[in-house]
Amino acid sequence: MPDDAALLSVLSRFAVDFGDRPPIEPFGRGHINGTYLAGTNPPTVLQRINRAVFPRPDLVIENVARVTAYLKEKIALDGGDPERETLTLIPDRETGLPYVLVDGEYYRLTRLIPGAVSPDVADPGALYAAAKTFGRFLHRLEGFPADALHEVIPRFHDTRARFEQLKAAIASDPVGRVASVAREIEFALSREDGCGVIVDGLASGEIPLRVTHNDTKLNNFLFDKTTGDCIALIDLDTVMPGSLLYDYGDALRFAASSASEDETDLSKICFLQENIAAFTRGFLEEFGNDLAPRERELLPASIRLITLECGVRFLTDYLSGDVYFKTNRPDHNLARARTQFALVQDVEPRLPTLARLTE
Ligand code: ADP
Ligand code: GN1
Ligand code: MG
Repeated sequence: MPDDAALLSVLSRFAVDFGDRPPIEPFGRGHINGTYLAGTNPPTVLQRINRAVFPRPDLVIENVARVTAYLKEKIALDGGDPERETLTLIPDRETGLPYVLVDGEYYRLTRLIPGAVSPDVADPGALYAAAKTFGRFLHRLEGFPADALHEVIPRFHDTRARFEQLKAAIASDPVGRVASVAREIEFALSREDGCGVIVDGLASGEIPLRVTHNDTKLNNFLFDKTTGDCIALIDLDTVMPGSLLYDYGDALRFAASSASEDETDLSKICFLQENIAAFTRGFLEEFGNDLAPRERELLPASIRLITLECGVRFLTDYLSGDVYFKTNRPDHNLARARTQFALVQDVEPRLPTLARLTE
């Protein structure tokens, strides 16, 4: 982690004046980037893009710059506040580029959206509001030229490819962990059949290719601290063409779970029906008329599929020696894989009931 002096020097290269020695402190609970709260006047968020995850951070930030510029126009047309309802990037004062490059590391600076919180748990009311924000996000990007976006992580939500990565990690067993997780491996591999249902739908055209967010976990939604309104969907690093089904399912994977991704007592883990119902109601109110029949049909199954995919990714990272997600203990990724698999097990018998919410 760079020291304060190094971060201050990075900060000084952005086109903004903070006055003397702006305070800098770690911020947020994301699993990927290094995030800091920097300065008070104005308050900003400094992020070092994770190069192990994003081989071309410049292209990631270029995507974010294009998408936020487009969203700002749409938000203004809707009578919203373009500074509050999406991110605002501050450029490098010399190059004018939306990032600063120091010693091979890419940093970006956004204005802090003030008075906001990004929660890890929410009640049904908050989930209803988040679903509306998600639906609006999709609407606002409907006219965005998808081919103007770089595919920053190829096949990011391609569940079949995620299973291939798991099988490669099992075969190479680089840190000798395979033997100790036979049960988890068996759980995952016994569910590989049918895991291509969304990518196959995209390929056949039955599922429309849309500009999607691809990381809709609840702490990527900002809520107004005072009113509780949902303000924005942030963390736009993975905005790419894809299926909205992964976004819908991913939001519920995280926000409709009764316990956190890190919970070690698996008996505490299940999907909360009222959270699923509230999010689904908000989403259908906002976007229901635009759904293709196959999208509507697969909404419940997408909750199971993205949760399985996420568990497979955590398990793969565990077997690979924890090289992708930030971890703070040796079995952290394994614990996360287990919570995801517990959720999969919980939701499987409930799919027919969930289907009634989306008919
Ligand atoms: P990661 O990819 O590591 O998840 P995020 O972009 O989601 O990084 O940022 C981590 C956290 O920092 C977010 O969950 C949110 O709490 C906070 N955050 C990031 N940018 C802003 C911003 N512009 N305004 C307010 N909070 C922000
Ligand atoms: C990562 O960056 P963050 O913490 O919002 C990951 C998501 C996973 C999530 C699991 C770029 O999201 O895909 O679903 O962790 N982001 C990336 O918590 O891989
Ligand atoms: Mg995040």
